[in-house]
Amino acid sequence: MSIQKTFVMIKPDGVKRKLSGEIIQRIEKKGLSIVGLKMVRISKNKAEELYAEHNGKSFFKDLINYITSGPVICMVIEGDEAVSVMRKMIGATDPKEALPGTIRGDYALSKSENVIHASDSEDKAKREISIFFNDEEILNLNIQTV
Ligand code: FUP
Repeated sequence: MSIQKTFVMIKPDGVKRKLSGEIIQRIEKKGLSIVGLKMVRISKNKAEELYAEHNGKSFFKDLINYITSGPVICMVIEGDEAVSVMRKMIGATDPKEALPGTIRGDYALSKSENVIHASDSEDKAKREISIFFNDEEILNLNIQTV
């Protein structure tokens, strides 16, 4: 077992299209755990930090405008190999290529508005979680309190 945490975000189009419940249900039914959750409108600064690797690319400005255009749901998801499992569940970046059964494959058609984000490595997960969550906002499943 390799228990990992990953950062998942339901993007503005997913929230607007009322897909949040459906997406959260898929994550829970898979057996992964939600250990952090918040609904926010991302600031331009945080958006640029999240997508720093794309700074300078042709789609960067549109990406930042879109991701800050409405509320998003940010989550920390924990479970065995959570990083790669979530990446498989969301499907390919371009929803036209994403397989049916994946979230993007089932709910999106546009590469720029593709419903959901999930970290693509453990290092990225740590970095992305820290952009949106403080340590005290992340549940420790090993500590039980009433
Ligand atoms: P992913 O990790 O699957 O979200 O994909 P990337 O990190 O490559 O891209 C991040 C976001 O940039 C995508 F979700 C959508 C946007 N994007 C575009 O709008 N056009 C592109 O050609 C590539 C990515």
